[in-house]
Amino acid sequence: MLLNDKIRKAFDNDLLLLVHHHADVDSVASAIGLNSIFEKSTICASDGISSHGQKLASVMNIEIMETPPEDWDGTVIVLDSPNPEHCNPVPNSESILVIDHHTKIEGWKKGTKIIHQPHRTSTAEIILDLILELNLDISKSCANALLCGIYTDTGQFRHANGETFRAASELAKIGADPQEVINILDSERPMIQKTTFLKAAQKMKWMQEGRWIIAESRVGSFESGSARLLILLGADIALVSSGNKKGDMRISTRASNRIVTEGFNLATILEEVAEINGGSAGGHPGAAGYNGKGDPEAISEITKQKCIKSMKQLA
Ligand SMILES: [Mn+2]
Repeated sequence: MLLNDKIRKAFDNDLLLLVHHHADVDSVASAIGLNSIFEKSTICASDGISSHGQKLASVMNIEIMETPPEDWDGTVIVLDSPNPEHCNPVPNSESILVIDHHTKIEGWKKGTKIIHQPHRTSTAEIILDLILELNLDISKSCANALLCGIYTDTGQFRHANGETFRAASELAKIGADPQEVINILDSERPMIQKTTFLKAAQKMKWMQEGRWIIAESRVGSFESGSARLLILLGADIALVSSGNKKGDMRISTRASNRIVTEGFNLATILEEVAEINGGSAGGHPGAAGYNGKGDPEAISEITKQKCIKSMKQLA
């Protein structure tokens, strides 16, 4: 059971469906899922949408508001964002509901309603359960969108668990088409993304530590995609950072399934970095991110040292 009376009531209001910064497919899909059910709802992004997120929105013919209003007279539903930093500015509202599946959820003001299911592999799965629990009908296009969220957040089912397949099968029964999902998401990458990935590979440095390989690189954008590709090249840990002139920096990290299975956890490591350097961290054992201030090179080095220490502790 996900719903109590308070949460059920929250859905009676006008809904603002807020996705996180540089919204990924899971976040956008979750918003599309709720938007297709609730007529009085608006999808809103506070700081851009990822290229695949945009692709999904355009295929589904969905409009997304680009600047959050200061106040919202209804319920703000925050999707796939474990803390306010990942989606600020959050509009002022008497009713805020956070729906998320990241390991650690924190920083929400008192009175915020929270549906937190860290064992789920995507927020889209939680949205599916919620819609089923409300006894509402899901359209075929909504089912497709939710399956897109599951497909990407599980790395094309590589990080799936039993529940993931139950949700995917449920969606297929409703009419989601796995081939359509693949067609939407495996389209050709934009040129800027391709050149960024190639530069990430070109600037990459790697080292071997016992049985493990750790790789590090720096880019101007597309950190998480770059990190994912370094894992495909053979790294067990990939750290890709970026920074801007204002002093904001970001690290996106990925780990191979093999090292995660042995107990390695990137989310814990980035939380330690946030304790040292401020800022905010969030994610999962195999994929986590950090946002903060400072020199990306220095903070990436600190992260790398922590990773090496943790790798040495694996049996
Ligand atoms: Mn997610």
